[in-house]
Order: sequence, then structure tokens, then C-alpha cells
Amino acid sequence: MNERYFHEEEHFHSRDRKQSRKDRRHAQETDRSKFKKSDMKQDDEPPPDDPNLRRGRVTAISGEGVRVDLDGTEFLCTLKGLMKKEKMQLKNPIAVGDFVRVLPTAESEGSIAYIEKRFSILSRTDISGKQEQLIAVNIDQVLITSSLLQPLLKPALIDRYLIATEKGNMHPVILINKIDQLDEAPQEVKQLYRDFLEAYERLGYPILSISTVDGTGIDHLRSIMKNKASVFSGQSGVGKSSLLNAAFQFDLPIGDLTQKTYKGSHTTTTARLLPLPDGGFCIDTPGIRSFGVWNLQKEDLTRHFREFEPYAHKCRYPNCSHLIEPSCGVQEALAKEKLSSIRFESYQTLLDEIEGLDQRTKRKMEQEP
Ligand SMILES: Nc1nc2c(ncn2[C@@H]2O[C@H](COP(=O)(O)OP(=O)(O)OP(=O)(O)O)[C@@H](O)[C@H]2O)c(=O)[nH]1
Ligand SMILES: [Mg+2]
Ligand SMILES: [Zn+2]
Repeated sequence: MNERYFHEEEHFHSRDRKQSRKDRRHAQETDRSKFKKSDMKQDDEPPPDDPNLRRGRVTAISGEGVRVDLDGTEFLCTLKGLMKKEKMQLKNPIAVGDFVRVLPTAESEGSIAYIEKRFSILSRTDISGKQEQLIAVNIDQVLITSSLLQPLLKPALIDRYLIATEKGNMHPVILINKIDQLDEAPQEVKQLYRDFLEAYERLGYPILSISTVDGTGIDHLRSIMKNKASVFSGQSGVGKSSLLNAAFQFDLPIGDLTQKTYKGSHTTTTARLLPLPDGGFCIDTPGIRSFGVWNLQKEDLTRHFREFEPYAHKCRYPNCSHLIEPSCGVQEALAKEKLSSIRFESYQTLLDEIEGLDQRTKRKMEQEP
């Protein structure tokens, strides 16, 4: 995302905020009920009653501006006079998938006057760790894409996506691409794949093993995407764009893997909303290096690792972290292989992230005689 563009926008909004404060003061003086209303969030308010506004959907965002589809024509738009809300926490006030009202200003140009309330949000923590970065909004399902071997399947990353998907009000589908490489994969990768399937299928997550090389699962993928809005997310090089090309004959650029690490080369650079030929939409996104769940809380972990619950009841301490405490039901179940060690490792990393490693060291010291 172009930094300069957003700095300009911020400058614009600071002017706009002053005006809106003035308006609010005026409203307070004249009508009490109006004052209360203006305290509400922007997206809870109805759209402005202006017959010149046209409804459209954001398809891409770049340094040039926001691309909005208005009845099949792409308009390049600016943000105007809105997005005061949650400015402090949100890195980007508008995202691919947003439904907006646009005031056309020239042929194929316009300004966005209103953003509709979002029914779902896929977001992450931005690089500074302090702001929420929207990846895509108003989508039904997240196609959490990984590959078997190159890059290696990473259950811990999948768990992060699963948590973000649930928090953001979407359905997850796990895609394991490059399944054509299963036969040639080292024994430990085959074992990881089997253990992964066993643990995550038992939890009820839909998993699709797929390949753009031999065509495995492509028809199935097309059928689950039909008439839905889906977003492809995952590391660079797992084959998100390749899958879209294979399923819908798109012509998206595909990157090479780096020879040493078998990681991707960040070929897709901006998220883009594409209509599907048989109905529905999809969003191809740039591959991520790491994924921090925005506003990750302990309750999220309890909800996500719900298979721990029956065993957690047996822990001696009601606030047991299941990491180092004695008489821990979860640890016992883990030792008896009733719980998946893949899932437990994920849990451990995420809890450390919430509490900080210091907390774990502190707890350890408390436990030691
Ligand atoms: N063996 C195998 N290779 C694949 C498969 N699908 C994609 N690839 C290869 O994986 C590499 C990366 O594919 P991309 O589609 O560019 O990956 P991406 O996830 O879109 O990557 P970014 O855009 O960088 O996030 C390319 O070299 C593809 O040819 C597959 O099913 N099997
Ligand atoms: Mg790509
Ligand atoms: Zn415990």
C-alpha cells in the first residue's frame, strides 16, 4: 500500500474531523437527540440521501486510489469526507470487498462518500503491531491456502488463520495445494500430512487436498466457490494465483520459488476482487510472511482449542495454562495421545504471544520449589 497516499488522506481527514466537531456542537445546541445520533459510528448510520450517489464495490486499492466497480465499469476513486471512525486503530480505513456509495466526478472517476457496514472482516495485526490491517471484507469464506512441501505445511499458521476467520465472521476451508508432491515427499512430511488431516478433520474443518499440476480437487474447489465470496490467503508461493488460474482460466501472474528455501517470490502485490464466471467473487491476496491475529485474546484460544476443554476440567488449577502446571488434564491427555501434539504446539506459541514469554518464565519460577 502506498504510504504517501494514506498520509494525504490523513491530512484530509484531520480537516474533516474539525468540521464534523463543529457540526456536532451545532447539533447539540439545536437538538439533543441529533447529538446522540452523531456519536454513533459512521457505518451504523444510513447512507446519505443523495440521488447522485451510486452503489459499488471496492475491487482494488493502490497508490493511485481506490478502484470501485460501478455496474460493471471500474471507477478510480478518492476517499472523501468520511472514515473518521476508529482511525487510530485501523491502518487502512477501506478494504477490498467494501460496498460503497460513490459520487461520480468525471468519466470513470469519483469520490467515495460512504462505506456500508461490513458483515465480515479478515484482518491481521500490521507490521508495527499496533494497528488492525484489513485484508478483505464482506466475504463468506476464507480459503486458507498452504502447500504440502514447498513451502512446507505449517499448521501453526493455519491455526492463526482459523482464529481470524472465526473472529471475522467467516467460514474457513483449508486447502493443501501441491498434493502431486506427496509421493516424492520425505517420510516426515507424509507423517505430518497424515497427522494434520487426522487432527483437523476430527475437529470438523473442511480440508481439500488439491493440485494445479495433476488437477486433483480443482472441480471441487470450483463448486465450493460458486455463488460465494471467497478470499485466498496464505504464504507466498503456496499457489493461490495458480489455483485461481486452474479453476477459472484467469491469467494471473505466477511466481517462481526461490531455489534455496522453496518460498515464494511475492508475485501478487495487491489484493484484487474478481468476479467468477459462474457466479460469486474471489479475492487473490499477496502472500504473507507472518500472520498476527488482531486483538488475540485468551478467550479466542479457549474457543479455538475447544478439544482441550473436556481435559482442562481435570486440571488442578482452574486457571491452568496447561504449559507447566502439575496435575494438568491437558498434559495428561497429550501424553496419552488423546490430543494432537500439532495443535498443542500451536496453542503454546499463541499463548506465549498473548502473555509474552516472560509470563511463562514467571509461572515456571512460581512452580519450582
Ligand atoms: N508442484 C506444484 N507446484 C505448484 C502447484 N500450484 C502452484 N505451483 C507452483 O508454485 C509456485 C508459486 O505459485 P503462485 O501461484 O505464484 O503462488 P502464490 O501463492 O500466488 O504466491 P504469491 O502471489 O507470491 O503470494 C509456482 O512456481 C507454481 O508453478 C501445484 O499444484 N503443484
Ligand atoms: Mg499470487
Ligand atoms: Zn492444565
